[in-house]
Amino acid sequence: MKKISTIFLIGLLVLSGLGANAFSEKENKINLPILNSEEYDMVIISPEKFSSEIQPLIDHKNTYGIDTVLKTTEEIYSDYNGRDKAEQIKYFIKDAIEEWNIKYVLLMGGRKGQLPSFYIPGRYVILDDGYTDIPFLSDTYYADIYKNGNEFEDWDSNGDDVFAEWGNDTLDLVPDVYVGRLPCRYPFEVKIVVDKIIEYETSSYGEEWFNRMVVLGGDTNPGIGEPFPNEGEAACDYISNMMVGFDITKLYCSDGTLTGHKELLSEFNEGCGFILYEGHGLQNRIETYDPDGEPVEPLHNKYIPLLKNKGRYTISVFGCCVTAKFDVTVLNIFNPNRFGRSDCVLEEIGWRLVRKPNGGSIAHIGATSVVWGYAGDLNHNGIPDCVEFGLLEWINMEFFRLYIEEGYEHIGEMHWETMRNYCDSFEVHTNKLDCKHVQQITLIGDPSLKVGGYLSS
Ligand SMILES: [Ca+2]
Ligand SMILES: [Ca+2]
Ligand SMILES: [Ca+2]
Ligand SMILES: [Ca+2]
Repeated sequence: MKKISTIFLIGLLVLSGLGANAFSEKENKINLPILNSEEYDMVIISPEKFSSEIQPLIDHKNTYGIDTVLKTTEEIYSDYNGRDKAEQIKYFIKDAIEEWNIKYVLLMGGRKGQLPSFYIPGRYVILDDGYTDIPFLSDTYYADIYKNGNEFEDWDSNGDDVFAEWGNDTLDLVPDVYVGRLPCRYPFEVKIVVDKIIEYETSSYGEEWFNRMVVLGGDTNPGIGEPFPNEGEAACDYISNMMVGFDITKLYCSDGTLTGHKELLSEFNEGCGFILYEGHGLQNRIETYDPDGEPVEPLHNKYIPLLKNKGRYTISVFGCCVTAKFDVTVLNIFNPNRFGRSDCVLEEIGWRLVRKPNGGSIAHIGATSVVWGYAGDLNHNGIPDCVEFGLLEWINMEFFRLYIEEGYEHIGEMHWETMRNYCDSFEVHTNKLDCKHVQQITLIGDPSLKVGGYLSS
């Protein structure tokens, strides 16, 4: 077993109760093959009611060489078998890979407004990480289509109709297709994100603002972490050192360049290709600590309307808990299994940034549950263990490394090749925390997004 330094919980949540989640909508349909031998690069899955807002995105993608097709959930539910809607969608994705040779799957839909139901359901994982046993969403379910070669991976290896249950189900986890989700709750949000993607991909290339990167953090866990007492800053230092060619701006609590929300809003408005944050997160805000142990809140949903970075949309990577928890709703006030009081909000901050009109993010990497990381430098090599030994910060590091060192240009490839490498490097089948991180780190965005935009013809 590898030597492990202190593992710390990067949580900041008051939790209560426990949840369970199992589906058993038995259906009696036969999975029909797609009767069309054309090839596509991307399929967008959405409810019929979003289709007219999606059409401009399909036209745009086709213009730029990403051959794209729409499949509605209504069509999938009528054509495909499955024990529940998520499984029906997954069988369709398998078919789309085999018949159309697709690379990218864009799930266009989240909750229906504030209602408990979903336009595109999530798969809930049952895994008690020692801190919380509340089931969490995993879009990795839709990326991990195969096990043992070409066998369908249903995430229910013991066949008891309870999906993704740690200890009872063994999951392949290795992704087979690049998935992203834009958890739109209303048609107007579809129009906003479609307009932003088209604007980003057609206007960002070669712009000076894109070559700026903002990193921010503080003392994530006061009292531990030596020789890197400010863990968030240490992870940001390490990752930003890799970003050759980028102009790095550091907002750190330790030197007073990060004291609240004003600094990040200002950097956001100037425009930057990437924002990397390492610290604590709640559903609607992020928070870390200064050297005196006082909390610092770099961003909250309530400040997002102040963002004015139109045309200079960032990719926000938040190394913290629950900023991509796309099942929040004010109605969670009535849910005894809610994930702390911050589960009762209109929307999660990752999505709030992406759906912000005329500003905010173009894509977001965040978590759907609590995250964990390593602290300190047990092997005394001067490299923070958090970017060496796995869990949260390793995933954040690898995402950027693949862009800078391996030349991946589409965000879905950066995200899912990170997950593939994680599965190759760590104990995802025997260590529940390794498994949980592959399941919960989520891409809120178009997986075919061309990072930095297309060179215009
Ligand atoms: Ca099972
Ligand atoms: Ca797989
Ligand atoms: Ca610390
Ligand atoms: Ca080390």
